[in-house]
Amino acid sequence: MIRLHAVPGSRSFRVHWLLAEMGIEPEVENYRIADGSLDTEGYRALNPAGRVPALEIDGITMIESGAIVEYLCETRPEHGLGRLPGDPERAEFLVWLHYAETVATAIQNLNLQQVFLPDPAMRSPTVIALEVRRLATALKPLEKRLSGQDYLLASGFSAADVMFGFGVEAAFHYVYKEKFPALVAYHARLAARPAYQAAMAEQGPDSIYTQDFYEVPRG
Ligand SMILES: N[C@@H](CCC(=O)N[C@@H](CS)C(=O)NCC(=O)O)C(=O)O
Repeated sequence: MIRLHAVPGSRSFRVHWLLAEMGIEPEVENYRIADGSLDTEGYRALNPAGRVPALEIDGITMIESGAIVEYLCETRPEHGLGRLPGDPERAEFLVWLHYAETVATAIQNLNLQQVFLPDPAMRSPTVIALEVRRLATALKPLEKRLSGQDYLLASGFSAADVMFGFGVEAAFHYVYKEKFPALVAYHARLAARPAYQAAMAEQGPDSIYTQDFYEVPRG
């Protein structure tokens, strides 16, 4: 049994999508960030930080999407989605796989300000403007890299694309996509993958965003 604890539209999609790329369909337990369902003693026994994803697999429970993605690549190498020790692209693979969290952290900070604060008066236009700038800065090297090749690694699609790719759509809630044409094309390439579409359909509708785009509020 493989069970994924997830919030539709969150980092748990990385794990769901990677499993789909491997032809594995997990049992899925869905939660919501705003309704307190992650903030229970039962869930904290799985993930002490009360966050998703958590994955029950191979008789253990794993947290941290990056660790789970590496583990899946290493324990299921037949799918060729990792670049394991000895591979000439190993270092690049690790860099871009973990760089995805640099991007995701900026998005998360913006989600907190723009989506989850219960009262708009609690928002800080200064922090939001700063985070949008930090997000755009973090995306720029990816825009450059993906202008010259289809995927993060020259050899082709890998789990690094799964780690980063899910966040591209989320980033476009905060930065103007017109400024990132290579990322728009990259996201379309990823979203056309049958495994991406299968995982999307299984996870259900995004539960985080209620607007297509969030402008920086006037200070
Ligand atoms: N570094 C962790 C971050 C996990 C994380 O922050 N997940 C978010 C969803 S994308 C979450 O569960 N947030 C709930 C909360 O902050 O209360 C990972 O990659 O798994």
